[in-house]
This record gives sequence, structure tokens and C-alpha cells, in this order.
Amino acid sequence: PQSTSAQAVSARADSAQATIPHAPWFTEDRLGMFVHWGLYSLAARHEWVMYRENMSVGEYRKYFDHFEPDLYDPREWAAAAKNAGMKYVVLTTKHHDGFALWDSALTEYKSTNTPCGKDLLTPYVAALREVGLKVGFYHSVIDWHHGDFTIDGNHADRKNPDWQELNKGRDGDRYRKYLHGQVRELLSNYGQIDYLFFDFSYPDVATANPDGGGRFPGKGAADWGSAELMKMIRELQPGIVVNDRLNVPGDFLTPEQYQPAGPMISGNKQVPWEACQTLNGSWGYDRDNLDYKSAEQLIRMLIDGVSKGGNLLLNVGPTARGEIDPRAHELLAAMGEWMHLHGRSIYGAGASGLQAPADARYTLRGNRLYLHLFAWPFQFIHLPGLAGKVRYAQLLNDASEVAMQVLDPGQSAGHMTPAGQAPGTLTLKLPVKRP
Ligand code: FUL
Repeated sequence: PQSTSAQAVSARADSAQATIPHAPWFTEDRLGMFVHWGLYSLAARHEWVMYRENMSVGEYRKYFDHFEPDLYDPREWAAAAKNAGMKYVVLTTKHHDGFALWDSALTEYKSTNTPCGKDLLTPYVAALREVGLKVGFYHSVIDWHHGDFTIDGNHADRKNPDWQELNKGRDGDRYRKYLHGQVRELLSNYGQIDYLFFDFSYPDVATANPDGGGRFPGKGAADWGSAELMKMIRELQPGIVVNDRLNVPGDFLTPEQYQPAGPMISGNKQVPWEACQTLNGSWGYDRDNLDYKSAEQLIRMLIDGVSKGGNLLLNVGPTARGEIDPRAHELLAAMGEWMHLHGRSIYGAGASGLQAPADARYTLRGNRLYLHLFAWPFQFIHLPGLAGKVRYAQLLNDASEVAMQVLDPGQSAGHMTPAGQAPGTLTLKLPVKRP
């Protein structure tokens, strides 16, 4: 639109696009790849397998003994991400099972001590940098392997009602030191790191998430020494963005496996956010789970997020040999095809402050308004409030002109216009078939 209606202007002023001042790329880039990869990829039945199946540290050890990702080539991950239109990648450096994908000086429980024998982060970071992708690390504050991790109601053996007993002799200070030390390694030894995803703190402790969290209410809270940890992070990597799962405010919110109803607001301001979503409900490779979302569903999630001012971090769970499986590849490729033609409506775009018609979303980039139709084809679409505001309309995929008409209030175009159409409605005439 050349300008927006008075109503729209005030809606937008209330909800000016959120950005992260020290890292404006984050709300421009919009689409990233999440990678859940670790020992649980061998079990191939969800990354919480250790907890879900009540495996002891000793029982879980078999995956450590057999970790041998002979096909690991992060350049292939980078290429898949890049081709899908993604701009950043976030890899699990350590998940809740405690296994480190790098040569940490603070533990024996690391990739270099498995048959793999390698630090896996060095080539990962290099591969992303090589093709201009931003580098992200996921790091779990929960650690089911470390002997000093304080067991709480969330992570105890669920069959054991006396889980507090398990904490006798566990030293929270020692665990905090370990946690901080590992984060220091991650942020000191791999050059510039752009993004850090901590996972996760409990809602009993103040959380930056205005959605309220509420995951495991009333089960006790952990103390990660978050304020001090955050201070260290800012010193080591001043440009980094950090998520909201550390008990202290972060740079962006992280709705998990849901799409917020609208822009996420704190006070009366939009705040940056990123939904993380799975392909099939599992984050880690889940061999027998074939319940994949369709490419269309994934693309709609992306559009929906951007129309509400958010990012999408879409997950893949590579196999234990290190490859992204063919089903995931197919979905990423389809996403890439769509992004090739429609990326202009995603990168640098955000919420419009306008009310889109049913089954549609608006994204706004500068003075360009993009209308995404989730239910199409049909011939006419009526856009209340846009009459006189739009200079030119075209389909995005092929830049072909779209005819527009505005009817005077009271004038009727017969059966092609709804009766009692609101004044100021712009009507677009669409092709009835996808070109
Ligand atoms: C959750 C974790 O517990 C899941 O395993 C996954 O990593 C997801 C992104 O965050 O809280």
C-alpha cells in the first residue's frame, strides 16, 4: 500500500515491528534450521528416550559405545538448509542426556571418546560460515548424565516417588560451574557464534515468556546461576542472540510446537519470537514415526509466523550416521522451491497490523503488502480497508498483473460482490487456476 488507513496506522504504531537492536539479522532472516543430533539418534525413538524408558546412565552407555557417524558431513546440512531458504542453523551441542558433541575439557562424556573420535563442532561451524549461514548452538541446562545435576520432579525416575533422596550428595555449585565452563568453551573456541538456544528452565522461576510457560508447574525449580552466566555470554560474544529459557530475560521468546495467536507482546510492545517446530513430532531421529507434516503445512506455518512478526526454526533429526534422511530432504527441497519464488514476502517482512480475510495472512515488508491465500483458487477476493491504498497488484510467483476494482459504497457488482460490502473494500480478480 502507498499508505495505510488511519485504523491500520494506529494498529501498527502499537505494534511496531520488533527487532533485536544488537542483531537486526534475526528478525530479517525469519527461517532457520534446528538440528537435534546426539546419542539418542542411535536409539532412533525420540530424544527423550533415556527419560521415557527410565534408562540409567549405565544402560544408556551403549549408544556412547556405538556412536560412529561415518557419514557426517555438515556441508551437506548447510547445503540443505541454504537450498531451503534458511539463513541460520542451530545444532544441539549437548541435549538433556548430557553428551557433548565437542572435545570438552570438562567431561569424558564427549564425541572424541566415542568411536567417532572427533570434535563435531569445528566442521559444523566451518561449513555454515562457508556458505554464509549464521551459526547457532543449542545447549541443554538439564543434564541427566552429570553426577551433580540436581534431580527434580521433572527429571527423576518417574517410578521413584522419593526422587529428592536422589539428590543427597549432589552438589549444585559443582554442576553450575560445569554448565558455565562448557558454555565458556562453546563461546570461546569456535569463533563468532550468532545464536544460543538454552533448554530449559522451569516456570516456577520468573520467566520472560508472557505466555506463561506452565509446563511442569509446582515441581521445583533449578538454579543455573543465570544472571552470571548471561553476563559471561555477553562478554564473550557481544553480538549473540540468546533465547528465553534461562530464567532471565533473553532476546526472543520461543513458543514450542505451537503458533501464537498473534504478535507476541510484552507491555504494549511487540517482542521478537521464534516458533520451533518438528517435521513429525519428534526432535531427534525417530525411525518408525512416519507422521510427517506436508510441505504445504510447513510453508503455512512459516507464513503464519511472519504475519505475526515471528521466525520459524524448523527441525531435522539426522540419523546416527550423520545424514538428513530422505523424507526430511524432500520437505526441505519443497520449502526451497517455494522460498525461491516467495522469499520476498518472508525475509525482512513482518506483521502488518491489518486484519486479513479468513484463510489468509498478510505479511508486510517496507511498503509492500503480501497477501497469502491458504484457500484458493477462487476468482474474487475482497479486502476491506484497502481501497485507494494499493497502487498496483501482482501475483508474486510470476509478477503477472492482478486486476483490482473498488466499488462505490452502495454500488453493486451483482452476484460477484457480497451484499452490504463495507466501504473502502478493494476487490482483486485472481486467476481461477494457479499459473
Ligand atoms: C524441549 C526439549 O525438551 C526437547 O527435547 C527439544 O529439545 C525442544 C526444542 O525443547 O524443551
